[in-house]
Amino acid sequence: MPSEIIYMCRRCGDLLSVEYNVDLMRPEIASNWVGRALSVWRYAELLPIVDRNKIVSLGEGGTSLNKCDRLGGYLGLKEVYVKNEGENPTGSFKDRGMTVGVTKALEMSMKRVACASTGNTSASLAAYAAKAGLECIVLIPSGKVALGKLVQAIIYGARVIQVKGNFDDALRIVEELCMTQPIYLLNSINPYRLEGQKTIAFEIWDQLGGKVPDKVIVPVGNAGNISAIWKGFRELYLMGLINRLPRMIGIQAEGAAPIANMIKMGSSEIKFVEKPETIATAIRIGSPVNWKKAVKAIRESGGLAETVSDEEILSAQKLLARLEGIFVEPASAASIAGLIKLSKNGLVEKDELVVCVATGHGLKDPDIILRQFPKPIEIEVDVNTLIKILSV
Ligand code: AN7
Repeated sequence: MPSEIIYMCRRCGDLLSVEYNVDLMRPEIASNWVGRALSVWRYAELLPIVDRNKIVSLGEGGTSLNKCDRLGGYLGLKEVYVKNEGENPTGSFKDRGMTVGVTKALEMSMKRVACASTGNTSASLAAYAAKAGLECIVLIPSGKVALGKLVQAIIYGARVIQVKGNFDDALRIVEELCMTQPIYLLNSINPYRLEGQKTIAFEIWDQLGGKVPDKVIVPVGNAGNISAIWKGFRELYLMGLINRLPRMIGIQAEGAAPIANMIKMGSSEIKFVEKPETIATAIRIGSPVNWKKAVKAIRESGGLAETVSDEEILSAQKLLARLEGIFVEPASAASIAGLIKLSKNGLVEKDELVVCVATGHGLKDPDIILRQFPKPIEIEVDVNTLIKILSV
C-alpha cells in the first residue's frame, strides 16, 4: 500500500521499489511533458505523488548537460557529456530525491524526518525539511563530512548529530531509530527518493533530443543513484520512448569498492568493506544498502564497474575544472576518473556517446583544494609590480 510506512519487504526483507500501473507506460504520456520546464516535476506522471498541489520544491532538476569537447579531445573521444548535478538547489543530485521524499513525508503526516549521511543527503534533507516545516535529524560520521555540507545542514536548522563511527554505523542506528519512533527515514532505502533521482535519466534523454547514450558513468556510494538512473532508462524503454538502453558504469573509490570488486571478479556474493577509506568522503561507504539493485543495473545493462585511486580522483577533478570550467566535488570527479581509466584501457571507444554524472558541486569541499595548492601571491598596490610578476 503506497500509504504505508514500510521500507523493507515483509516476506524477503529486501528493499522495495515503486512500480506503476502498466496503463501509464505508454508513449503518449510524454506529450504532457513537452510544455513543462526541464525539472524533476516535468515527469510528474511517473512520480509517486498523489496531490501535486502539495509538492515541496526548491526548483530541483533541470541541470545542464555539457558537451565536453576539450575533455573529449584530450581523451580522443568524440562525444563526452557531463550532467552537472551541482546546479541543484543544495548543490547535489540528492535534491531530486528529497523533493519527492519530503513531499511523501507530508502526505503521510509525519512531523519528523531523519537520515544518516556522508554530507549531501543531510544538506538536502535539511533544506527540504525546512521548506516543509518538519523537524530534521541528521547523523553524520564524526569529522568525515566536507565543510560545505556540514555548514548547510547547520544553517537549514537540522539537529546535527556526529556519530563516532563511519557512515555505515550511522545508517544502522538511524534505521533502528526510525523503526521504533514516528520518524520518517529518508536514506535511499526509501524507494520514493530513488523515484526523484531517476529523472536524471529522463533529462539526459530529453537533452540529447531523444538519443540514448552508449554509456552512463556514475560514482557509486550507497548505490541508490545508479539504480535510480537505470530504472529511469528502463521506464523510457517500457513506454516505448526509446528502443535501446545504455550500459551503466559504476565507479567506486579504491578504498570503498565492494560493488566494483564484486563485478570485476564476476562474483555472486558481495564482500562489504569494514573500514572504507577515501578522500572522496561522499562515497566513503563500505556496506552499500542498494547493492543488489546496483549490481542488477550494471549486469542487466551489459555495463561494468571500475575502481579509481584518490590520486586519480583529484587529478580528474582538476582536469575537468581546467578544461571545461566545471568544478565538482571529489566523489563526482570519480566518474571522470573512471572515464579516463576506461578510455585508456579501451573500454570506452572513440565514437561512443558517453555521459558522466557529476553528482555534487566542488564548493562543498574547499579544504581538499586548498591543501593541494600554494597560497596565491600577494603584492603591494602597484601596477609595475603587477606587470613584472605577470611577465615571468
Ligand atoms: C556527490 O550524502 O550517501 O551511490 O549520505 O554525495 O546513490 O549513494 C552521498 C552519496 C555520489 C553516491 N556523489 O551516490 C550521502 C551519500 C556524491 C554523493 C554519491 C554521493 P549513491
